[in-house]
Amino acid sequence: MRIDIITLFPELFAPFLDVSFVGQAREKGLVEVAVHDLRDWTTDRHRTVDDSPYGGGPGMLMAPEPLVPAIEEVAGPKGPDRPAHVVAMSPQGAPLTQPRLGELAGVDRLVLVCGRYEGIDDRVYELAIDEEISIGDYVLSGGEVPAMVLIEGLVRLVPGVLGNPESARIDSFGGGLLEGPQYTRPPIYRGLAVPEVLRSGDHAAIARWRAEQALERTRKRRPDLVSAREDREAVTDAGVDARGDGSGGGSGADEDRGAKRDAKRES
Ligand code: 4FV
Repeated sequence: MRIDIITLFPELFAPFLDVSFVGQAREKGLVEVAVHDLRDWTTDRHRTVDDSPYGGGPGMLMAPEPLVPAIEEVAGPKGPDRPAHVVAMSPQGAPLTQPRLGELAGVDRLVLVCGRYEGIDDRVYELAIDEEISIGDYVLSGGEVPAMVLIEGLVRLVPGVLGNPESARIDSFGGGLLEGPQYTRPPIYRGLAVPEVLRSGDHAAIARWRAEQALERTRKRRPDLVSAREDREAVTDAGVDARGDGSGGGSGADEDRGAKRDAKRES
């Protein structure tokens, strides 16, 4: 995977790109990252990239020039056979999620556009940007940190980056739920003991306990995730029923799936 970053602060990325998973992934040649200074595309001696907003209002906006020529030079012109997928980090974007990270991890070339000032002239989105992504409903002063968040979440999903790909599969949100409580040595710390089941060696019981804990914690802290997961299951169930999973007239599985769904509805 190759990631190009267009920013007014290239120096912000150096330490982040040289350490930990991202640094190792680059060393292993699994991920290539290039950071571009937008001012390199300016043509005036003040190296201007911004201007005041039409209609008045506080602050400045990033102007169409040099941003559009810069994006087009790095990613190619917008269109179906564009060699790269261009993402602008912005609060107006779709919320970044684990599933979206999974999809983006399969893209060959990604270009990340980091906004500054109050935002970017809207024609830049129309002319040169494929997707807007937000890391959360709050306003930062630049898109650089959001770009790092996306890169951090993405690179660990690139095959070969994580020592044990299993950890990417089972971690938080892997199954759409929060992670349950986790423990390591010592078995008792300041009087607090590690739950017995985790030291039992009974892997079935451990898996059951972890699933229960994950569901309970998610119900308490993020009920929205539980209902989203139930909706997803309902859709898959409906899909399965619709397909009737080839047992012509429905197999036992349908019945108990139906029963399970009804039980869930009652709960
Ligand atoms: C942001 C976010 C974000 C807005 C104005 C940069 C700033 C400035 N990006 N998720 N939240 N961006 O606050 O992605 O241009």
